[in-house]
Amino acid sequence: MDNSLCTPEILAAFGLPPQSDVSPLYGGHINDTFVAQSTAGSPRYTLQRINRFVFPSPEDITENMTGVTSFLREKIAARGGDPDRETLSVRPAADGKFLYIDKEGNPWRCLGYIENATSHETPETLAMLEEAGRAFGDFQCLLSGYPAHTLHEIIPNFHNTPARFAQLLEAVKNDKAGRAGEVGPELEFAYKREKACALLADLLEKGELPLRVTHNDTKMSNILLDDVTGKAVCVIDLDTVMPGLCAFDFGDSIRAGAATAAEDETDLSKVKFDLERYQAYARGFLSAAGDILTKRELETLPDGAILMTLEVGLRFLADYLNGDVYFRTARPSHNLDRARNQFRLVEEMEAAREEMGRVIQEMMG
Ligand code: GN1
Ligand code: MG
Repeated sequence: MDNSLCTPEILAAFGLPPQSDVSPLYGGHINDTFVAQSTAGSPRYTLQRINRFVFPSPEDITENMTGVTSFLREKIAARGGDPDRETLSVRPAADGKFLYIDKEGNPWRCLGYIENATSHETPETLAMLEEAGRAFGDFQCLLSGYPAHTLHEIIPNFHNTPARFAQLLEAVKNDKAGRAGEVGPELEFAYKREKACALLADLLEKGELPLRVTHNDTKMSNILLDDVTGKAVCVIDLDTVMPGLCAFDFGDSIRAGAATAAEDETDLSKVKFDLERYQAYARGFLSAAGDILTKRELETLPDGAILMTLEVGLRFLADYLNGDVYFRTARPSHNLDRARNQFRLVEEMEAAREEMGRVIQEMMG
């Protein structure tokens, strides 16, 4: 990614002069993000080009985002917090709209840049994980009064694991990149877990779990930690805020946060599930959200960890078969490496399922 994407056209659309200082912010697999500042000392802004292939309805994202952040702002102000720092602020473009569509048809948005706080790719300490847990738990808790059903479903069936399984079958059938012959063991791994995929979807359908406002991409890097205190400041990346299950958010955090290696590590002997990290995250999460969760929700948190890991593994594998059209890749085997890695982590988590449940039970006393 280079700065040239963030052209004077984009700067002007958000009321910034063409000579503004622009630098890229790396991190996500999907959008392109830049920080812009008109002159030294003036406020900085985050400019994001939204990936219109992944997000065909950016207007819906904007509606979800403005709805949820204005609700959060009120809650944060009411408890004496700083709404400009503790949630994202969506800034209108010069024409008053929250989205600017550039000459090539790409949607852009502008957010206030949160100073003196940093997104960390991986949790380096248990304290960081606990903070991430607290922040996502707090997000869940603050939004428990928000009417989840009014949110747009940005990516239909995003965490519908059986639907993700079906997408993998479809990718095998089409074999667009001619790679299906290479992935026999990975497919066998996935096929063995077809039934398991339905666990959370079934409970939701039976009405045994409440539909909540969920973030749906709850990794460490989607939290900003204060540069001085190390405390969680703000939950970011609200693109996939949708109605969902608490176990999705908890589980997706554990997927990345309790793993001992990055999701694309190719030395699978390094990919372990770390119970101590799980405990640290759970402690933070439950300290903020424990009281609002039902008994049934608490019981499903470990299943969320297993299913979110399995699910993204299915997605990486399907994308490999489709010719790497969804996730950004840096090498031809990248998606396959990611799928293998996530499947290894699933095995590790399956072996630790009981312990994971016990940790939650003990914490909830
Ligand atoms: C994508 O773009 P990023 O890194 O925030 C993906 C998540 C996956 C994640 C895997 C909209 O998130 O669902 O868990 O990659 N987001 C979307 O690293 O598909
Ligand atoms: Mg994301």
